[in-house]
Amino acid sequence: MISNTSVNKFLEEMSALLNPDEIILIDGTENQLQELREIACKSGELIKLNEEKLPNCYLHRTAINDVARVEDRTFICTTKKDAAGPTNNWMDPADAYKMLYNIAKNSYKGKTMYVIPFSMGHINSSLSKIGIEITDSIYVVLNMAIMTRVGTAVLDKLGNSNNWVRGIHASCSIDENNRYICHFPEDNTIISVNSAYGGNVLLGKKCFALRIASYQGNWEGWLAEHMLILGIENKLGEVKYIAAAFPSACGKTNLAMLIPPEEYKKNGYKVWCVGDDIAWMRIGEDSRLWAINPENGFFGVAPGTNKTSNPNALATTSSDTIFTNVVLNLDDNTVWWEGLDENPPENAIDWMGKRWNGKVDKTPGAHPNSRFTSPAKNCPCLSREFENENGVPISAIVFGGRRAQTTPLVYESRDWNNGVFVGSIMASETTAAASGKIGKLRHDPMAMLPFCGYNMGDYFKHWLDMGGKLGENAPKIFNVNWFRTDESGKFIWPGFGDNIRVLEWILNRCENKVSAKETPIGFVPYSKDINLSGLDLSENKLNEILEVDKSIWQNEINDIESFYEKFGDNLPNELKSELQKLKNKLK
Ligand code: SAT
Ligand code: MN
Repeated sequence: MISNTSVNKFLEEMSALLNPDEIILIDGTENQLQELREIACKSGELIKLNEEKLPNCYLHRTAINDVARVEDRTFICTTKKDAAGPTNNWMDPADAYKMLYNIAKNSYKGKTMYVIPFSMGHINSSLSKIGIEITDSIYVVLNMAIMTRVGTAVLDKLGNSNNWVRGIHASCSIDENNRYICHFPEDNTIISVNSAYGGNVLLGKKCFALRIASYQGNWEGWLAEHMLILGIENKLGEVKYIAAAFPSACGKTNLAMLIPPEEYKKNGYKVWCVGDDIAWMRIGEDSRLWAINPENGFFGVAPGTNKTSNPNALATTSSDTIFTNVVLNLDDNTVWWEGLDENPPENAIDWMGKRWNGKVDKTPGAHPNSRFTSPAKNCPCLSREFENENGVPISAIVFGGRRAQTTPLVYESRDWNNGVFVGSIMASETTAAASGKIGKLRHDPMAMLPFCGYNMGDYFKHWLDMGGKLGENAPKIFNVNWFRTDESGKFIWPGFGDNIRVLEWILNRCENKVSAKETPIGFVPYSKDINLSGLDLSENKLNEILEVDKSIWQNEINDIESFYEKFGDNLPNELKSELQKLKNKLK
């Protein structure tokens, strides 16, 4: 059935190890996927939702102990420990294989082994990469079929090549004490055991498209980044593209699907979504930076998504969607989550599978990291360049985090190296996307801390090298912070659709249309250059969030220094000198 020698060998080895009753190749046909949905509904793995209100939509609940990525159980397994660097957990590859094969051995007994050939990126694009994931979970198959391009067409493209990523997922007993997400970048392999949740098991996503791909990008001269890609169209119909990195659950999906406020719509502005989570970026023949979104769907955070915050996402999820860990409304067999509307169902089941009354019960009905998996083609503002094999040219790169203080609404770096420095000192308050404490400040360079598949010091060097190659065609690099708060802890900047006001300033800077104020950290807007019309925000308030407080930044320096110390000799001199420059400017 499969003619590729290396694939066949892999499948033989895996079926000997895992011992499934049956092997099914995912061919990508709707018929086969429908059969699987039906099997999953019979077994209770999926719940079919109201066909009239939510056509072709399903609900799934993961185990209560398995609701987010597990960074402390995620490993980079390279021959040399130094290759994984100080920010990754490391295991010796031989030890890791031995341990994982022991855990997974015979775990498919009584089950089916699903074989999913998938392409990250358009099947015909020269920028795409192929993987094969084996799994014992129909939920994983159906999610992968939304998030990536799957099926026999991928095997046709692969031919007899050995250039593909091996993904092994075994649910085992969802034992959190034996849960491991391991990456073997030296032999293109990912092994995930004892989880069945999103980023731990949809191996095309963070595991391949970021951890393995970033390692490949370092060798091959390109960048795999935790970035959304959006296009802004002006009234002349010109579209400029921005790639933006934010940590998980900081609003990437909302920004990528932004609907401009009335003021902007009237003036002909439109925003087009190319991707909401991952960008693969290469230097094109014209020496500019070009980006593709390697995914084919959205795995977005449900809570907080509503018809004001993100109407496009809501529309995207209105059909063909798998919801994970949200509330089931028993009255009409639809779903609900915190922040959807002011009308929680009374007759409902919460994310843990317990009876729940939204009018009375104090506990949240949906898990804060509950998700929707929806096909990109459902998105009303999907860019017409989404399927373009060459991707889109990037005018600006934006970094951003969740900071109550310190970082201004927006600032521009002085040049590429300074921009890499700005990305490298990113810090953000932690969210529910990963297990662990919420709201704790941590350094998260380029929002890649949990996703960089090699030594982050070398990653910084790679970014610096890319700038050298791009030369004067390098996009400008900016930093934004939508999350500054006032004395009462309320956000000052309205965010969501109004973020286009900041993006407009960014593009104006790229085209040298406005001047800016130099500060120790970079260029900050003059308040007159941020369009506030139609917005209930005073210029004073705006100035407050544009402010760079020297004393706060002096403290920040201490933090950066201790973070940088981790990298020892691997920290590029260029970044040391950027830090020194910042210190001098703050004096
Ligand atoms: O769970 S995922 O890793 O897929 C989503 C996220 O954390 O960004
Ligand atoms: Mn993400």
